[in-house]
Amino acid sequence: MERTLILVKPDGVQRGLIGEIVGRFEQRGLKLVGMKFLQMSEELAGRHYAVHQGKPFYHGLVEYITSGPVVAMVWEGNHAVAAARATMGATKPVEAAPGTIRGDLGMEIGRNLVHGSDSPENGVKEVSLFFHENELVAWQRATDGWIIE
Ligand code: IDP
Ligand code: MG
Repeated sequence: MERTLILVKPDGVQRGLIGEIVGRFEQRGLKLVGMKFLQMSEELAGRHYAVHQGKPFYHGLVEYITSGPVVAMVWEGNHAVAAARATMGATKPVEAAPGTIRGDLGMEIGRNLVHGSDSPENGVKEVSLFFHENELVAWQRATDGWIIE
């Protein structure tokens, strides 16, 4: 089963949008298997955003993601990565479709509310940066038969 790492970024937390953002993934039918509230260190931010090191926005990005607490979550499902990315919307909120998290709630690329893994492989890597395997919960969801064919 595919897994994706989702973060409610500091702007989502500060704006009181945790419930709204978590609810989008929950209602979509993805299954929550891990969740924690934490303050990211510069070291964790550097590892999480290693692929962006050297880019002009990198410094601001690390400042942003470490500027306050985040909610880190692992969501599971068939095509969980693609489903979560579609629910998040495009990286630039002004280009994100209405109905998506970024399209409904955001205005700027540097305050785009949410992170989601961009491939199944990166999903595995990112989940392991934030969670130990024993922090993830295998559980039977009563509604599975109504969500998964
Ligand atoms: P993603 O979050 O949609 O996967 P990425 O290209 O992986 O987008 O970029 C990671 C994050 O870096 C974005 O979500 C955004 O917060 C920030 N970012 C990306 N490009 C820019 C930029 O050009 N200016 C400012 N921030 C940026
Ligand atoms: Mg990305």
